[in-house]
Amino acid sequence: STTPVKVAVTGAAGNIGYSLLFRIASGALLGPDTPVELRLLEITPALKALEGVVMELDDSAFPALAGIEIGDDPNVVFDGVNVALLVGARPRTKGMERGDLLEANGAIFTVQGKALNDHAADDIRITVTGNPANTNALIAKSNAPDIPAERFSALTRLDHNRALAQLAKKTGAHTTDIKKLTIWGNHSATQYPDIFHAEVGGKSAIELVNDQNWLENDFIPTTQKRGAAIIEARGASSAASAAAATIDHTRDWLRGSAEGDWLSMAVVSDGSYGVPEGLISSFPVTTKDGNWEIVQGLEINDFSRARIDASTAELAEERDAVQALNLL
Ligand code: NAX
Repeated sequence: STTPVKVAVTGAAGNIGYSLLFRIASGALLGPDTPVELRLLEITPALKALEGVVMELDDSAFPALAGIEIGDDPNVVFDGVNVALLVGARPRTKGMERGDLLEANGAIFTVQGKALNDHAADDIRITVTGNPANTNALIAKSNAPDIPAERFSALTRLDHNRALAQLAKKTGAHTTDIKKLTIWGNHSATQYPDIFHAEVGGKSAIELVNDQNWLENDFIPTTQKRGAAIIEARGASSAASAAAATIDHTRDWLRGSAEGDWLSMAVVSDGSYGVPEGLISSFPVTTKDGNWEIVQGLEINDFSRARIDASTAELAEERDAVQALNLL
């Protein structure tokens, strides 16, 4: 039989973890016939709760689940891992300044970046979901000099899926009818969901919608603020949809994007579309065999230009802040 693929998940006892682990174990990430070994990282006080989650994974009797290891030391948990889903992060608590948040997460992502550098398998692919996702990915990448930069990514697929849902509702289509939608920039309220290149059932989305007011005052802010709206409604942040997006992102990276479409992924910029080189920013990308490429040659109008620039300026500020904290 085949050697199991080792998939690390951090923050495994958290809310996203509770949805994510069961989907990975059921084959949603690698396919139902690929054996998977879960490597679950938590902080020491959460290990007991994680043991309970492991009991439930055992009790689900997933056919493709080949093994589970848990621990609080990334140097052990990341040993030989092929895929790392970095979900665990330090949330902003009351009275915490932005600098404190970056510093607390810096402490996590420097250590995890080094541990991946020293212990992960040669084919490692890394997805950062924990916020601030783009900058956490930048910190991890900077602390893993032996891992090629293009193996690091941050999640904007949830934003992409949220934008698909909004556009589908507006046009009376299904999300699967929509192609070539893009999230640009940071996974934050400055992100820019771009439908100027999108198609709905093969037709230009922007022409079908034909409603500038909806675009500017409904679609864009609704997508940008969807996370807050879910917290307001549920009393807890999005978890199942974030887990689903983490799977979509990583699965499509490994298995390839569909012909005639692209994905939104935050990846290291090569300067394309005026995004400063080295920032981890969301782009339209195509993927094949575990590699990604930024879609080239798209025309960017003034409306889009201003919004892409605003979001990448925020990313540059975050980079400067963590650089000043010596985290890069
Ligand atoms: P929870 O607070 O429920 O779970 C986080 C878990 O991470 C906790 O169990 C905690 O013990 C663990 N953890 C903390 N530090 C750790 C470390 N150093 N090593 C290992 N584990 C550690 O949060 P949850 O709702 O699961 O969200 C996790 C992260 O995803 C948060 O940062 C959240 O902001 C972020 N999100 C990102 C999204 C995205 O689209 N990129 C959307 C959803 C979500 O808001």
